[in-house]
Amino acid sequence: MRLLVTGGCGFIGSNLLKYLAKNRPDFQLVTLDKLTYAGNLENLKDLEGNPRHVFIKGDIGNRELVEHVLRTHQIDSILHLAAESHVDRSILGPEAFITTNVLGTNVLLEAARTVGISRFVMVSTDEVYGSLGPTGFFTETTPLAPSSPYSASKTASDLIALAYHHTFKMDVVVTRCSNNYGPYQFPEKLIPLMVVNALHDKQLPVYGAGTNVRDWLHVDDHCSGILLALEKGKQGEVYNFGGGAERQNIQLVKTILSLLKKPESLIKFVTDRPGHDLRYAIDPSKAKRELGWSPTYVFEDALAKTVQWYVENRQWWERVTSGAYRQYFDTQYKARLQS
Ligand code: NAD
Ligand code: TDX
Repeated sequence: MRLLVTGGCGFIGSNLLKYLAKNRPDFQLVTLDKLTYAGNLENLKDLEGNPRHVFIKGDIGNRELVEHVLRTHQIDSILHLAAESHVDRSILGPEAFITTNVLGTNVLLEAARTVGISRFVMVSTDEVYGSLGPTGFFTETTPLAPSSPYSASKTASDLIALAYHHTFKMDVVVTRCSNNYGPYQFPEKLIPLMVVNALHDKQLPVYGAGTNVRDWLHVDDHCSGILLALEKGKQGEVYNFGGGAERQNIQLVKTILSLLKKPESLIKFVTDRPGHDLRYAIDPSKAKRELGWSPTYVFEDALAKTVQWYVENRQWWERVTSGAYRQYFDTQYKARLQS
């Protein structure tokens, strides 16, 4: 199998490449990544010198480049993860989200159709379903109702991918996953941001009352789901993956502080995220039934290990948060704490 992984230098992509190298040593892996602020080659240092992996720096929106990569590497299938992925950034400026997530995905699909590939796995998100109230779960037939520019752009790309199946008979499988956690997550998302701030004894900005709920899934459990979708998924189908680990944000932040032996007085409740989705919770029974997938990590244990990873890999997060990112972060962080 000759596989193209887009966004392979990001959080999930880099964990996925390592997961594939370990579990499918016969695969030839090609990474295409633009190396935005969220993509770091350092995330793939474990694959350095691996003859079965090639890295190509480039934009999924560059049609000529994408076709060239598909042809020269004789790609069989694509795992499409490249995206702008942070909801708060999409509220500050939606344009990059439309450019990469919507237009970029369409360029990739069009190139794949022209060249001809076996399967296109579109890595989408549970955010396409919008927000739940205090009860119920998202299933694959829950109506799509995205709230933020990020989730609207992911919904568009998810539906365009499915349209390529319905219209052009392209072999497309869509996965929709809940919030991931694990090593190498950029410290702008909730868990790594809170760990990094606590380690600096800086305040932890919790939006609103902190009562919003997310369903946490370890990144390796997401990776096993993506691989099963590639190998066993039915074309034109959607599969939901969720960790069955619903936590209120405030509960999670307090657990992180207790793991780090830091005081709860570091918590600062700040103005809520505009349009903040209240609750996500996934019903993964279709993936369990049809793919034989189930999450294997126990949340409290895996969270403790994840927090420990950030404690031990300070150099990594200090490096990735330096430079241009630092400026964005400092401005946003200060504004948030003043709100
Ligand atoms: P990330 O932001 O950590 O990584 C995104 C990667 O895509 C980066 O390496 C970046 O350089 C690359 N990229 C961005 N624009 C590009 C472009 N135009 N061309 C090529 N590469 C580009 O994101 P992540 O958290 O690893 O998420 C990966 C995918 O999984 C995304 O599609 C996201 O929507 C989806 N997803 C994420 C989660 C989560 O909890 N993190 C949950 C469900 C779904
Ligand atoms: O500083 C913060 N304070 C806070 O209270 C941040 C960054 C977040 N939050 C809250 C907002 C959410 O309720 O924590 C929750 C999680 O926030 P994020 O880590 O930004 O994730 P979320 O908005 O839920 O989106 C994530 O899950 C779905 C990923 O970023 C998406 O890429 C994925 O599709």
